Amino acid sequence: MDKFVTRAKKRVGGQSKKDECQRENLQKKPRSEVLKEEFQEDEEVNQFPQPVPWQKIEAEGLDCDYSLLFSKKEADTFFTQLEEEVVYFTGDQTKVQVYGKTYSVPRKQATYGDEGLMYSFSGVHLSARPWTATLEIIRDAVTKATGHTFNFVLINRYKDGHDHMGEHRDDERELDPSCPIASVSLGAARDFVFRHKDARSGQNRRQIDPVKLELAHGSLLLMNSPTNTYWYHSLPTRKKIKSPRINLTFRRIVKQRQRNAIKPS
Ligand SMILES: O=C(O)CCC(=O)C(=O)O
Repeated sequence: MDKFVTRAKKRVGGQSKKDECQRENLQKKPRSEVLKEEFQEDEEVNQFPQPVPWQKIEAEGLDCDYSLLFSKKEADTFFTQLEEEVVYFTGDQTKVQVYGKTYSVPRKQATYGDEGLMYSFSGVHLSARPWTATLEIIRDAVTKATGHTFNFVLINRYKDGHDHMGEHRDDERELDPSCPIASVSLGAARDFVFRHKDARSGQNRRQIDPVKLELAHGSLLLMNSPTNTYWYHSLPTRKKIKSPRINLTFRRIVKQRQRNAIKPS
């Protein structure tokens, strides 16, 4: 299993008058407001490094960048905040159609983004709720680190290692191919596996090793073009993992390419 280096960010220690004020503010202001202010102050003090120290991950047709974007403290705060804020789909929107059969999605899902955006896959059409304050902070940090802007995020919540995501490619036509998919992980570290399409099955199957990563708490994985053309990815079950994980995949959807004939129920 590949392991990656972690980024040590300088933190300000000790209690101060400012901390006391912030605690008082917590009682008066919505938590999301306080979080935004704290994150901005933290960034000013710590001079969020530009560029973030990326680890390049490459194979035939695979081009990814990996980094620890958030400190443990930031990642813990985001995780707690998202647990309070995110509204996950229920009912029919928790089901997908694969080769005419209906399956329950083995995790929880939610979508947020700019007004009017919708993401469709495996017979399910998910329309975006308006950005929450926490999602905006995370999105903007990803933009600052990568130089790319995003108008949509798919959120997957895995309650434990039984929840998983099967092999697939994010190659939907409404995704802007010039924009990487930026995957932020919070909570339990999980294995993430890439498999080349020619190594899956069939007569002309090729021997190409899978690429395996561990996605850490606070990490950012960028899947650059043409990765999703040639490589499938999955988040396999890991039954020993007892704690939850939230994954956010920031994307850029081209509005004109949405299948707007189909409206979500
Ligand atoms: O949870 C993960 O890291 C996988 C997410 C993913 O594959 C997707 O959103 O397409």
